[in-house]
Amino acid sequence: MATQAEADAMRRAIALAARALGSTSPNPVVGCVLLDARGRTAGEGWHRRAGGPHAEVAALRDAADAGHDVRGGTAVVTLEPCNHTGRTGPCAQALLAAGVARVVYAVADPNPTATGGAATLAAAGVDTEGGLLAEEAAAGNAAWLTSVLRGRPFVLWKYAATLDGRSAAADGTSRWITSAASRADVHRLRAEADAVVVGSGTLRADDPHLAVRGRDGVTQPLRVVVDTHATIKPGARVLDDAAPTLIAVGEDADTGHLPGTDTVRLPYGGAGLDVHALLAELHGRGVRSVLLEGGPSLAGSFVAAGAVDRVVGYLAPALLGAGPTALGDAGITTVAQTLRLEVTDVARLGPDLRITATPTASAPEEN
Ligand code: AOF
Ligand code: ZN
Repeated sequence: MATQAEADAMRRAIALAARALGSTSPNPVVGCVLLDARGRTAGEGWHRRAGGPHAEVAALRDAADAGHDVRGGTAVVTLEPCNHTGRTGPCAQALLAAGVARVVYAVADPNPTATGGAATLAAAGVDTEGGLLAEEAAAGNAAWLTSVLRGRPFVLWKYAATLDGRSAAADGTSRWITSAASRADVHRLRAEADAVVVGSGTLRADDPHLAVRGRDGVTQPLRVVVDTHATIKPGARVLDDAAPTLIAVGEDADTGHLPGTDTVRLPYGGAGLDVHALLAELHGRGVRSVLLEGGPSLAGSFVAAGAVDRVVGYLAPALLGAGPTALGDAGITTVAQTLRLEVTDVARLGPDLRITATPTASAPEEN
């Protein structure tokens, strides 16, 4: 049984891990707190970027720098310590060398090349315990866990709409339906994502920039435009150098007007490009989390493909009565096919409501 001090340390480790959301892909976010033999915090650390020290090693260095002894102490980690020599050495061995007597972790490592750290530690006589605050830790690492388990990036679909579900007025104007507070929150979502995806309709209507503003030291997401017929104009704001950009086009699209632009040709599927082919391409580029920003047709294609893992809706207390709805045709024709969601969070942002929800059962994947 984990102690109260260990549970507190795990909460702290989960918060430390979250500091690096959006910066560690293709690796997970991981936090670690070291307790000395008397249960006092001796060091803490988190994984900042792929290729850099793992959380456990960062925490061991922190303890050493402070002159704290962790011999006979406990390591509290959000992910099972790794067992492999990859870009860095195995954390299980580093913890053994430091003389830690007990290791408490939240989530077992599903990565086949790294798993096995708990067994190694236990075999060496270290008291190990898994599962402490596993749900909270897994929620914080949802993108990476989804990508390891499903072989594709985690997809968060974000939309902004009036209470009657409209994302623009009948004349196409949409600036601004939601408040400044909601729009600032979207920049946080972008900062936490590896890629931000929009369709060509949104590009034409809004000429969005899609880079993260107002956050220092952030890793800019890859901006992705799903542009089946390569209709993007060379002067589009998304093509500036504030962040990298990828244009996904159909196999036979004419891209002659886009010299020097990173383009990828994808097979057709559903109403446009094959969503799973797009996600496979992004996964191959190290993308582990996707923020899908619209518009309605592209979001409909993702829902139809069973490729939405979380929904964040910003709802303004306003009515339009006409105009495009947030979600287009998703191949759902009767109530029995409704994609049911479970609400996991409700927040107020200025005058708006932010609702976070996840599909209750996995929707049928279209391959
Ligand atoms: C991390 N940071 O704090 C922990 C990880 O690419 P490598 O060689 O650094 O290994 C990455 C794997 O190591 C990762 O997929 C996960 O299974 C394990 N643990 N990784 O990046 C960490 N503890
Ligand atoms: Zn490690």
